[in-house]
Amino acid sequence: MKALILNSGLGSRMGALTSEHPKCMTELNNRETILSRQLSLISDSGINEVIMTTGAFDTVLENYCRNLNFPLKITFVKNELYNITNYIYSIYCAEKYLMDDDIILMHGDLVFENTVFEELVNADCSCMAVSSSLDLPEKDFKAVIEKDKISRVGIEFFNNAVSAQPLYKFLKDDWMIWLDNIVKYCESKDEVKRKYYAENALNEVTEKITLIPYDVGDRLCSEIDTPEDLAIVSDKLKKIENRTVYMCFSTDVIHSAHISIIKKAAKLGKLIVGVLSDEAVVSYKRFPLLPFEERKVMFENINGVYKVVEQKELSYRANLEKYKPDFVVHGDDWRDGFQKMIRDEVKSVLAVYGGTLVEYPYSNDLKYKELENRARAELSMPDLRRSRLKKTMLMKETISAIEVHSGLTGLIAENTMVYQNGGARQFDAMWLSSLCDSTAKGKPDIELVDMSSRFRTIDDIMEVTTKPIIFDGDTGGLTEHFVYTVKTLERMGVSMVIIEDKKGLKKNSLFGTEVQQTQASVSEFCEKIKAGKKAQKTNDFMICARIESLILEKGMGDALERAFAYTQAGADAVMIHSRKSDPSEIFEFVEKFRKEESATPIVVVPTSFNTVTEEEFRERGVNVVIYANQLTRTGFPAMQNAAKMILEHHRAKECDEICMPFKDIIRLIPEEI
Ligand code: SPV
Ligand code: MG
Repeated sequence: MKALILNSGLGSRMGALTSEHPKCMTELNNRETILSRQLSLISDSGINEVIMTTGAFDTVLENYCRNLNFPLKITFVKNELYNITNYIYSIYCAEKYLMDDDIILMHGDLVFENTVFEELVNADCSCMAVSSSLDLPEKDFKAVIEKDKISRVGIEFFNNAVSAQPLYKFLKDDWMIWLDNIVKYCESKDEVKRKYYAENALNEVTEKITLIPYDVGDRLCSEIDTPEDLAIVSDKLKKIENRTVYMCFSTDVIHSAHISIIKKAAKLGKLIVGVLSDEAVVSYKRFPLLPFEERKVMFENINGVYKVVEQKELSYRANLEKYKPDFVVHGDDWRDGFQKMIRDEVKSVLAVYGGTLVEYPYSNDLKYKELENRARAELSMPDLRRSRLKKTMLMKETISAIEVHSGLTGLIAENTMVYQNGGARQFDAMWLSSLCDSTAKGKPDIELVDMSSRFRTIDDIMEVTTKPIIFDGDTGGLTEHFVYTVKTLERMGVSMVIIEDKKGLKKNSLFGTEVQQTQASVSEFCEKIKAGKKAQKTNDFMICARIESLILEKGMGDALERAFAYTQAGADAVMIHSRKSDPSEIFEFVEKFRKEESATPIVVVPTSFNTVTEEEFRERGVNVVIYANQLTRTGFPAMQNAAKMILEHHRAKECDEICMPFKDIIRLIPEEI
């Protein structure tokens, strides 16, 4: 594709402004002239050849262009008869350079926005810039539109016409038809025809050409004929340059599709990038491989990015209200799915102050999916997975974990997500419950399922998930055994083991004092903690001491005394348990512990005191909330019910309505994590 710029005219209506150079060299601001702006956009668009017709001041113009140093091959063609002919004759003079390619044709006094030019260049048909939002000009060009095609261009048409600007894209074949007729006009014996508009020659051949009106709307695309025009256009350009564009990114891997959309967005104005906070990324996606600060620096160093700010939530509202960008740019992938509500909110906020949403086609290229898969695979590796619980606890005041006891429940913990109030929620971690692991094997929760079997369950879960694991270590067994358990768990990539301060035959805490259970002495349990901490190899692994004093009705004093002693012994966290539905004793413990100890995380398992929300726990200073058995307790009755229905009806048909469709169960298992 070549650009043809017509610069042979005298520009006499500009007065003193064109007394020493052609009109195209008129300054628009202190950085650019009409011509330097055109050449810069031409070069940005990927065109590298320009044919420029000249007339008066041709040497001044040629020298000027050379000094601009654009990576463009510019061929200058002087119309020696510039003062007695029109640009039809200039095109004729340049004919031999215009034979073999698509052509972008523009008058040398035309100023347009970059998006106007880029869209025109990328059009797949011959077209002319028109504006349906401008009034019909008295003296300037208008295009007559018939059956969605331009049939006439000239200053004299008013019916079925729209305002038109001398900016065209012509496909080669269409261009040759017009060019042939231009040649005929200029070689005609009737020399007056050299003074006509080139469009007179066009109007005779529009039947043979499909020339589409390309509507630029109210975007800038104007000729400068007078100093007044110059003032108006310069003013518009100033406003255009001050436009801002907003995009939000959660990614920690920049690939070519990101660069491409950033480039497009930057053409609309100063690009402000909102980098999603770690907490917001974790809420709806996976754990970021790079923390917020790193991602921020990464975007700050990308060409075209004007400024980087934090976007704290998935919702754009706060940042849009703060920065009031003229445009928000996004891929068109958010028109459905959970992002639709975020998009709807963006549109409504933009509508309040008149901003525009610009959407570009989303790239579904498999290579980008592959990158995401690699990031996920990395997160499932032991070192990265183990360290992630601590990192998440630093990032969020309170995290949540759900019970898992198999690969399938692991998948539920990994993938279940809800969208609420413009945000998303998912579990931060998995709790490998001894109760549920035993129950799944049809065994009582009395440390009967041995460690090898429990490790096997961990392995099943780890194979299909990436989230961190909190392991229910029961009593930890003999100290001599516990140190080995710690090493194995740590090596596997488990993040935390919780051991309870009981000894002898352990029974489930929810039995309370209904069964015989013995609490370990403070010193005995402290020794176990110390030995475990000594055995671990990394700083990431955590040992949490679980206090059974309230379960065994030993009183608040005992619970607190133990909590402080265990912390002193090196426990990374304490878990306080209760089987009362009234949360008062839990709250009292948390309050009293927090008065003395602000740093050590507190873990709770609200199976009985289940009315308390995570928000309330957070306010009181609880750091980890574990939903310890709900998947087992819901799955078991559903399975029992199905079995009964089949027995009752002597067939499976009736039970179908409580079953997940067969197709869905097949899809439940992803090919890759
Ligand atoms: C478990 O889930 O196995 C627990 C929590 O240890 S509880 O059942 O409440 O004791
Ligand atoms: Mg347990």
